[in-house]
Amino acid sequence: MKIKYLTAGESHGPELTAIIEGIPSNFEVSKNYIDEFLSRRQKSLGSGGRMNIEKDEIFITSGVINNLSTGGPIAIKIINKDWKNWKDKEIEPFVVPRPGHADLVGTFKYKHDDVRLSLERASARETAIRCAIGAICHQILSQLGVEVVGYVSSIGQQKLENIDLEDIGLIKKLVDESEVSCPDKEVSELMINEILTARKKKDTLGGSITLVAKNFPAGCGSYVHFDRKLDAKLTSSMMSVQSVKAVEVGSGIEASKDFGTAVQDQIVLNEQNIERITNNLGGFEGGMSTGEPIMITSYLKPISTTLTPIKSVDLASQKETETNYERSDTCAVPRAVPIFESVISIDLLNSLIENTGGDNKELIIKRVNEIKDITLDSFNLANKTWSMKYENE
Ligand code: EPS
Repeated sequence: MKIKYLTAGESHGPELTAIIEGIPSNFEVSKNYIDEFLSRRQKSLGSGGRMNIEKDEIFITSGVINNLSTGGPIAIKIINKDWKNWKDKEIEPFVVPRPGHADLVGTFKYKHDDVRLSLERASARETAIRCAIGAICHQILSQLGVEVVGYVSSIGQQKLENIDLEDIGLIKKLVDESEVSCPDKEVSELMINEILTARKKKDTLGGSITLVAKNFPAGCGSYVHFDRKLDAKLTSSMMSVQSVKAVEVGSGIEASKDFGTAVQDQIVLNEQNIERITNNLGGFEGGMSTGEPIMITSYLKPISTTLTPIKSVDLASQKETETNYERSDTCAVPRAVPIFESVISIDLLNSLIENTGGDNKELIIKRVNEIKDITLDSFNLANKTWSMKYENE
C-alpha cells in the first residue's frame, strides 16, 4: 500500500483524528473541498438528533502548506461538538446490547464493563474522519482527470433502475438537489415517503449506494495474485463501512442469472481505440481496471438502533428483555453517499500511484497520460508459433 492511514476517536469523545501517509506532493488539497464532503455527510433526511448538534469541519495541521500537499504525512482532525454534553455527564449504565450493532460481541471480546465502550468506537461517527481522508484523495483524483460520483440507488423497496452515466456533473447536481441523494426526481419522492413511513412506524430502513468512477486508467490492479486484484480491494473497503452487508461489481447479481453471451462486455474498435459495447462487469476483468466506468453498489442493512424495542438480553440482570430507547437515525443511506465516494477514492488513488510510481504531481500526470487508454498500438504481439519451455525439463 502506498497510501496508509490510521484513525482514532470515539463518537462522543473530544475529536476524531487521522494521519495519512503516502500522498504525493504538489496536489491541491483544500479545506473547502473536504468541508463540502463533510457537510453532504450531514444531510438531514433520515438523520436523528445528533446531526443538529454537529457541524463538521476539518482542521489540517500537517502535510498541506499553502493548499498544496508536501509529500509528508497529513494530519487532520474533526472536533465533536457533542463532547461538551458528555464530558461532565453521569452516564447511565448500558447493559442491553442492540442486535445488529457491535454491542454484544464487542463487549464480550474486549471484556468492557459497559456496552457503551464498544459502541463509542464502533459508531458510524467514525465515517466522518474517513470521509475527510477520502475527500483529499477525491480532490487529487479530479486533478488526474478521474471523476468519482455516488448516488442512492435504492431505499427500502424503492429502486432506481437505470441512469445515464454520460454527464457526471449532471448526476452530481441532481444528487445534491435530492433530499435522498437520488438523481431521479420521481424515485426520490418514493424514497422520501418510504423513510417517513419507517419513521412513523418507529423503525429503520436500509438501501443501496452505487458508485461510478470515470476515466480511471486501464490496467490498475492485477490478476497475478489475489491480493493485487483491485476489485477485491475496493469491495473489501466498501464492506468495511458500517451497515454494509453486500457489495456488487457492475451488474454482478443479474449477470449470475444470464447466459455468457449476454453478459460479457464485447470488444469493438472505435478507430484506434479498443472499446466495449456494454459494461456489465463494472469496469473490471481479471481484477484489473478495463478503462470502462467502474461501477460498484454497496447494500446497507437498516440501522441497528430501532425506536421500537426488539429482543435482547440484559447482561447485568442476566435476563431476557427488550432493547431500550436510544437516539438514532431512521435511514443513514441518503447522507452516506460521500462516505462511499471517499472510501473508493482512497483505494483508487492508491492503485493509481502504485501503477504509475512517482512521488509528485508532475510525474504522476505524465505517467497516467502514457497508460490511459487501450489502443491498437498498446500491444506488441509476435503473431507466430512458440513453445512453452522451462529450463529444467
Ligand atoms: C450512530 C448513532 C448516532 C448517529 C451516529 C452513528 O449518534 P448518537 O448516538 O450520538 O445519536 O448519529 O452518526 C454520527 C454521529 C455521524 O456523525 O454520522 C451509531 O451508533 O452508529
